[in-house]
Amino acid sequence: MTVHREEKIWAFFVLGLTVVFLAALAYAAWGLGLTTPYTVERIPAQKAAQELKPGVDCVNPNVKQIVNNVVVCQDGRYYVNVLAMRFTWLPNRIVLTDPKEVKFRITSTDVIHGFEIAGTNVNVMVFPGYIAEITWKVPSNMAPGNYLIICNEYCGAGHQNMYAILEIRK
Ligand SMILES: [Cu+2]
Repeated sequence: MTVHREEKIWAFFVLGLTVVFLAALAYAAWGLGLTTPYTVERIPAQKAAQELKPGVDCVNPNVKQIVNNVVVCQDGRYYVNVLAMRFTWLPNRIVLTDPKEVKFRITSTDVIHGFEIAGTNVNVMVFPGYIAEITWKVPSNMAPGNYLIICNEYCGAGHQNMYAILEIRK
């Protein structure tokens, strides 16, 4: 079998491209910590408000401290339960002190919403009847301040008013 020079060039080019794409994928997964959001549990949408108590807590309760009604996790690992409903988020102000890793558990009580923290890689669809879970490795250079949480799925006439604030403290 004769393999022409041009064929060899293309074969190496395609092989090289594949290696580059796989390396980019590996870098995104392990280097940047990007993961696909996924739904882990089902929950009856009508009972979501009772079963998924909205609020901030620590992954490890032993490192918890409450300062001025704000939960402070000494190891920087939080979990945050969020309820999405037309046209608000509960809680609509999330205060995290020096977060390293935040696990969001989010569900909707009515229609499909989209949970996005502007300027970060946190972006997950929220379906009624399911709990969406996403773990956010907070960049170490994340500046303290207020970040906007928006709904990025059109959910009705008041959609544009559906936002919350994530406050990062150091
Ligand atoms: Cu919405």
